[in-house]
Amino acid sequence: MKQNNWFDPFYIQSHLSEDELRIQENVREFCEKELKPNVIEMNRKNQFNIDLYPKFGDLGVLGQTLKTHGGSSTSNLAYGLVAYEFEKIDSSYRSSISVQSSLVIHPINEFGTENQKNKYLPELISGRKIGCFGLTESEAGSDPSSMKTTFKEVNDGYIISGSKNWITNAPIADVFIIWALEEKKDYKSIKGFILEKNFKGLKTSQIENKTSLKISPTGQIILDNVLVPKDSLLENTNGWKSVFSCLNKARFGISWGVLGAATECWMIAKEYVENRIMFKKPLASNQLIQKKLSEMQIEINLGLASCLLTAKALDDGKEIINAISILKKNNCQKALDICRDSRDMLGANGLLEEYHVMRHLVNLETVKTYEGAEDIHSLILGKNQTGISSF
Ligand code: TGC
Ligand code: FAD
Repeated sequence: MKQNNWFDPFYIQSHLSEDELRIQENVREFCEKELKPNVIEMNRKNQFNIDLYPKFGDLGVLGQTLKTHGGSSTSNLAYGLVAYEFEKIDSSYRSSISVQSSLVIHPINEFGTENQKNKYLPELISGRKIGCFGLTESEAGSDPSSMKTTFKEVNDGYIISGSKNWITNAPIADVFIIWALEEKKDYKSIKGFILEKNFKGLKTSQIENKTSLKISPTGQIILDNVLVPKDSLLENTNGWKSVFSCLNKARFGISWGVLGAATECWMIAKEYVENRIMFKKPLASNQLIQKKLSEMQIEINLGLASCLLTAKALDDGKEIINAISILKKNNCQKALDICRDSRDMLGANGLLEEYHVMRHLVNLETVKTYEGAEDIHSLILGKNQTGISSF
């Protein structure tokens, strides 16, 4: 067939700078070489290799938009491209970089003191230390403001009590960003703290029976009257908007990432139907199959074009809260549809590990839920549109 631009019909690649193209290429090579070869085995064993973090650090993908403390000073667009490449392999690997960058390095950089930045950022950016972000609790998921974890000021610091659940990296983390309400005050008293794994009274456990995002360690954090020093407080937070500023960054990365998983499933389906002979001709020669391929192409490219516009707006310093909810909701939903169609087009083989599609599909069920479940983003958009909160 004549060469054409079916893969990139909107010429997204032509909008990338030389640096962004180089970063995407390097990261793609890294992912193919370091992550892809054993992804099936790691998924089967529910295993994450913590030695990957220093490699992520060397690759420059931790805290990559930071200009100081060892950050690579890239654009947000480059961060999106990195998330896209990582999630082509597995959503767990995208989670591992996005939690560290958006939910740990970002709040320390934005809300921490100079001492905290100097102490934690170089270690986190190089991957010598691993971080996690504790907001959700068993009874406070979509509505984190009903959390029970509290802090109270005492002479030599703060005492933090409570528990967090469903926390990415909790079982392997050295550094814990913990959100808590001041004892006997209302939800507006939210503050963030930096805790370390050896603090007395802090314990973690791992959720062992997870059927999705299996490579990523997820767990609970128990905070049993943990006495934390005064300089653990993230002094410069300003209520809930500080919490949400972390989520904005992570949701932006997820919006790109899920399109990586979708692209992978699209390409797997395309190759399969071009080679699979059924009724004495390739599956790809059937109209119904071509329609499915075209729908994958349409949704992925519309998603990427919107991600590109959002990244440019973010890099220009514009407010992108509505764009983020649109993309987090829509891209997750479309990526799930694409993976499901891909699974279907592979027939029975689509159920096999070696075709990767089922793993992506099951992972995307997590991604649809965390960082604001799908319907929560509809409600955020509805609230912003009408001025009426349904929460
Ligand atoms: P609301 O009244 O809307 O807002 C309170 C204050 O925050 C401001 N704000 C924002 N600021 C910046 N960015 C945003 N996106 C913001 N959204 C709101 C808002 O202006 C207000 O400021 P102020 O000055 O007036 O006080 O708050 P609400 O209680 O009505 O919000 C409700 C809701 C449902 C939207 C919110 O609670 C929510 O987003 N829930 C979803 C929970 C969630 O996303 N959890 C994520 C946990 S972390 C995670 O899942 C990590 S997974 C990581 C991985 O492995 O990749
Ligand atoms: P619920 O809030 O109970 O929601 C259940 C369902 O009800 C959803 O479909 C939701 O859309 C719907 N619903 C809720 N409220 C409304 C409403 N008002 N109207 C209509 N529908 C509604 N959290 C962290 O803090 N840090 C992490 O690192 C982290 N990592 C995670 C990793 C994994 C693998 C998973 C699965 C979750 C992780 N989370 C993390 C938690 C995640 O953010 C929450 O699971 C998510 O916010 C949803 O909360 P929930 O599970 O309690 O569901």
